[in-house]
Amino acid sequence: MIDIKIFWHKNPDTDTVCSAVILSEYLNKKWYNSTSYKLWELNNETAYLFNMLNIKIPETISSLPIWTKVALVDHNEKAQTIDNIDDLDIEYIVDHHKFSVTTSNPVNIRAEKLGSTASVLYKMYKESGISISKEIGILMLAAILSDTLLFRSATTTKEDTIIAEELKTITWISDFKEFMNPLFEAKSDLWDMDVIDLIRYDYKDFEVAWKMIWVWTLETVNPSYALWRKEEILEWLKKIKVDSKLDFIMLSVVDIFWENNTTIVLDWIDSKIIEEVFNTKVIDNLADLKNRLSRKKQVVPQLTEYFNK
Ligand SMILES: [Mn+2]
Repeated sequence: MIDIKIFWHKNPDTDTVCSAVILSEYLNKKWYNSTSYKLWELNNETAYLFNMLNIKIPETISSLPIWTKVALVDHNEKAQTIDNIDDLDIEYIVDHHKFSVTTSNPVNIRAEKLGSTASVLYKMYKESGISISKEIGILMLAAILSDTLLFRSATTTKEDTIIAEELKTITWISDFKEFMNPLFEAKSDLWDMDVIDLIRYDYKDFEVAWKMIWVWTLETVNPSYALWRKEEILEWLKKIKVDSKLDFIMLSVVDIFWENNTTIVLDWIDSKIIEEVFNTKVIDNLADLKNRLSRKKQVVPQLTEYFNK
C-alpha cells in the first residue's frame, strides 16, 4: 500500500476542503492508504458544513518530510500550496484550474473544465464503480453549489448541473437554495473578523509575465460588511503591496445574491490597469465590475492578457 497525504490550497474554500476528503475516500478504495491533512484554517462556510455533518476536521500538519507522497486537490500552482512542495513527490493532482506546475516524476493528473473539483471527483467515482455514500454525496453537492455559487458563476457547466441533479437521490437534498442559504450566511459572517483575516480570507497570487499580482475575492451575501471597512482594508492592501513587492493588487467584494462585483482599488497605478482591462471607472477607490463573479474566468484571464502585452 502506498501512503499518500492529501492537502488543500491556501485560503481554502469549500470545494478544496471537501475534495480532499472525497479524494481520500476514493484512493482508499483503490490501492492507496491516504489521509487528508489541514494546512490552513477552514473558512466559516466550510466549518459550518463540517459541523452540520459532524465530520471530523482533518489533523493539522505544517510541513512534510522530503519525498513524502502527496496529492493536491483544487490547485496546482506553487504559490498556492505547501512551502516545501519541491521536496515532495506529487502522486496525484485533481483540479479544474489552469496548469502551471512542472513535476520531476510522472504524476496522475485528472483535470477537467468543470465548475468544481468535486464534479471531477464525482466522475472518477462513477468511472471506477465506487459507490458514493450519503456523506460523501453531501460533501460533493456542497462543493459544487459553493464553487458555482448555486450555478450562477460563469464557470458552471451543463455537466455540473446534471451531477448535482444526480446527487439529489444520494443526499436526499432536493432544495439546493435552502441547503446553501445557511452556508452562504455563515461565509458572510464577517462582523467580528479582523480586517487582516477578512482580506486574507481568499486571495490568490499569480505570477504573470514576471509580474506578481494578487487578486482577492470576498464572496458574501452582505457586501456592506466589507465595504464599510474600506479605509481599513485599503491600509492593509497598501502594506501588503509594499511588503510583498507586488506589481498589482485588487480586492473584489462579490455579492452572491445580487450577482455583482464591487472591487476595492488601492492606487492610481492599479486604477489605470483596472479601468483599461475592465472598461470601467474607479471612483473613491471603488470599481464596478458588474457581474464578474468568477475570478478564474472573468478576472484573471483578462489581467493575464493585459500583463502579457
Ligand atoms: Mn474549486
